[in-house]
Amino acid sequence: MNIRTARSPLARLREREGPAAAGGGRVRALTRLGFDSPPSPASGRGFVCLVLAFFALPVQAAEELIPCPTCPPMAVVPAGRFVMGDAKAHAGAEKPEVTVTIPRPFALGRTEVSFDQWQACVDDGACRGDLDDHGWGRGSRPAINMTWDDAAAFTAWVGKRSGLTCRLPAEAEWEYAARAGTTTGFWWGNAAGTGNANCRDCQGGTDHPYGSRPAASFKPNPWGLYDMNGNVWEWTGDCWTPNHASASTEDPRTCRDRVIKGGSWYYFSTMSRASARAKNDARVWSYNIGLRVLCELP
Ligand SMILES: [Ca+2]
Repeated sequence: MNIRTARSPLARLREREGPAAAGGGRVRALTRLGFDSPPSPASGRGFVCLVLAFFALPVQAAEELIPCPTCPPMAVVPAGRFVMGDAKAHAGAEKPEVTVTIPRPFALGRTEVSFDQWQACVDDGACRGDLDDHGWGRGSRPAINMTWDDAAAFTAWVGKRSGLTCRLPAEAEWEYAARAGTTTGFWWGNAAGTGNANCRDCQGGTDHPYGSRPAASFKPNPWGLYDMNGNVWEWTGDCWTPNHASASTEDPRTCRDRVIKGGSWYYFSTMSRASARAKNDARVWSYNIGLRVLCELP
């Protein structure tokens, strides 16, 4: 799907929000996210910024949505179909392969939620202000050490600020976005290589850097998403199941064990593959786990 030529979900959003939102948008070309610049000043609920983002590898344009002036920049993920899981995986939890249809485009945070982005929610009184950064610093590093409920509160705040329905991504939505149209273990191939991500064996040599890296330290995937592989695990909205082919029968509002995706700086690259999955008690925070926000598009 070429989202440059299709009638985009952002066009529908602007129609819904009216002329004020349409007038508040802007178009610019960029090659990477810049975290040194403060958010552009703007006012009003429903602020929408439309950006045509051009990426060098591969050549492709994607739409970017900034749902509110202090909300995380998001990429528009197109509707489509993909094969979830890996029949050749060592871990049984990644089997079997199943074909999943994503019926509608959605917006997904271009990065893991950073401490700076989290702070905006704290300043609005909607998020915990005492997340431990483990001594690594805050700023553009991914926010860590939050429970699943804390993570869900951040997504609800983005929803309140933007007027959209925002939440944690479902496991299938997360894997679809991480694959970005590719079928290999990582979007760049089946080998982790070096310099592509932050994980235990992704850096080359024996001096593995301890801890997280600032968001967007590595190349984005073809859909403009950074650090889907590695850096910190990301909470999903799904309850844990032994494999992804069977839906959980637990209450999705209260289940204890949640699926986390993407691996982290601490784990070997096999856990950073798109199909890899693990569980974490929703009440337990970790310096290995952060989040990424999804917003549904009208
Ligand atoms: Ca990650």
